[in-house]
Amino acid sequence: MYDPALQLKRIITIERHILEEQKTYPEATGSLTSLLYDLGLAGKFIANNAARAGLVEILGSTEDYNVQGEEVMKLDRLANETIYRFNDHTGRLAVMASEESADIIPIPEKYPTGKYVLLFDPLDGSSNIAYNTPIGTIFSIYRRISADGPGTLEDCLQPGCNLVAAGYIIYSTSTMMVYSTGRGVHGFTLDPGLGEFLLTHPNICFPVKPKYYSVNQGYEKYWSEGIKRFTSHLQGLEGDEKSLSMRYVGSLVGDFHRNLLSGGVFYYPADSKDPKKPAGKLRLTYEAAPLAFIAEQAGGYASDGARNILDIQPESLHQRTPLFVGNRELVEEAENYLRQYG
Ligand code: FDP
Repeated sequence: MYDPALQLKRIITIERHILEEQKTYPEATGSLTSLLYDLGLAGKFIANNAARAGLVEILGSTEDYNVQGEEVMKLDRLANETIYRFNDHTGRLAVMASEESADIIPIPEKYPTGKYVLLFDPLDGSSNIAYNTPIGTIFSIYRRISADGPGTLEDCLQPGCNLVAAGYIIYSTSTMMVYSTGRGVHGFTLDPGLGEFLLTHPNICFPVKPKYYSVNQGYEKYWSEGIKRFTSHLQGLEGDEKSLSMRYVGSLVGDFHRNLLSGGVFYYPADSKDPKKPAGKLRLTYEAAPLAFIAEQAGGYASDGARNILDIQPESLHQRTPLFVGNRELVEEAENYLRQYG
């Protein structure tokens, strides 16, 4: 029988969840809690605009190019601006860095600085915007290293193992925010009627039996022997193993999220396609490290093919890295193939 009281008891908003997590840290000031909440708010704002992109004609190119030389879509710019504006004045951050900006983003002098550092990829998978396929925002939160005053480049160039929290917001059939503060991975789905993120996926873990492998197989001719053999292995072509199914959206957040829920491995390896990008396409600080943190918290693992992504000390803000992420045993198999065949 429908029991409204029981139904309401089951509803956990993201605010309540973050606050309850905060209670487990007696020394917490509430700053991280508010920062996560603000990121959720920015996510709602971006989701709202993404859903109306076609209608309000904000979809399309700004005919501008970002620091990666990629075309900047209008929605990218809006997402970038949204996250910046929601966080520049709160006194929680020392500095920010965005995939869309060449340099670190200082907190305006008129506002106080705080103890955290925010790195973000405002709209990952943006080549998918025009096709109604999933896109996402990825964020990373570190504690500042510098003592006080304006944050520095060094604050932003920390290895993933220093992450305090990381997460993503995926804009798709529904909008979801998935985050971890180092105590498991939790997923919240936006109820469009309420305008609230509600806990729908507590304690997410990679399923033991993986289902999918995800890679842009169109680039196979640019791969090393190790990557080719690893892929054949996943296809069940080496020996009499069972094959995994292949799924590749070409939107990292979308591919990662699916594999997190279904089990599997995503990889964007180093290839010989573009001599200017020998380490592949993905960015260590904005994409690989936060997803590696989530993966580890969900029982998985992320590697650049030879070492744990979380151990890599970034040397520059927009550094690229090969990325293998998903079920631990699959990522370790990739490392083995690369070790053996290069
Ligand atoms: P996009 O260029 O659309 O922003 O790093 C960006 C990214 O998408 C990832 O989200 C995605 O996994 C990858 O690039 C797709 O690259 P390919 O088109 O080379 O497969």
